[in-house]
Amino acid sequence: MENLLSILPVLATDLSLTDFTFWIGFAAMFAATLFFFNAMNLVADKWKTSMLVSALITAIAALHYYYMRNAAMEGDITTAYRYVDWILTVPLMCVEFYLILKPSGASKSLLWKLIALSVIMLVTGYFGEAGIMGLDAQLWGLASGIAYFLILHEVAMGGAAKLAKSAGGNVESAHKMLVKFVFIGWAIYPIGYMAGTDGWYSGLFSGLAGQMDVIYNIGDAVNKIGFGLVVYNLAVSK
Ligand SMILES: *C/C=C(C)/C=C/C=C(C)/C=C/C1=C(C)CCCC1(C)C
Repeated sequence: MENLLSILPVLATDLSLTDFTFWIGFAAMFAATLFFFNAMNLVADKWKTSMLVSALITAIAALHYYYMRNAAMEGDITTAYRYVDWILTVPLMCVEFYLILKPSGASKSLLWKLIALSVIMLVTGYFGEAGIMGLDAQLWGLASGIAYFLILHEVAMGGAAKLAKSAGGNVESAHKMLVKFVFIGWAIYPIGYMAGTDGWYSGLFSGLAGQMDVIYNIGDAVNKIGFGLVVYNLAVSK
């Protein structure tokens, strides 16, 4: 059995859980990109842009996972790559909301509101992780959390929710599904943050100490691929 296992390079080397999830994350993002890109040929014209955006989200992530995995294996920190990835991909996820609601009248200002809130959420989160301006990670985290809450409020109860309701049918159910990802899937990230930074919550998450990257990697796989699949499902539905 041991000999059998040792032919698997992953098990033969002392690859850590963190490195392993970076490697799997890269493979998953890469495969999802091919899938979404190919799906562009299978869906009606009005959904092609949405499928392209899904493919771009996972493609940008695959690229950053490639670099993050190398950095992690050399013992370097991945924070900068991580946030560059997010600052590109999270606004694209806002574009997904906008694109499916556009036929029912979504305005550019809705899109810009969501993008502005995500940039605030991510820049404050980055400041907290990088320890910028001497403010506590918990204060930056709080600011980031407020922006997250406002995004959730907008898509679940604000203008976006009203448009989805008026659209009805498959668009409304796809929108509801995306909202669930923002509510549950995106909530994985603050857990990673609290596991990796110091604050009032440190005792609470001590069991997860050192697992920040693993938690973020799980969050990315769930959300980036999940968002794309929701859109795909909508695009192929009748
Ligand atoms: C593909 C990447 C995605 C969907 C990333 C989402 C990231 C977040 C929702 C991050 C949120 C954070 C908080 C709400 C508070 C602590 C700091 C952050 C940035 C981890």
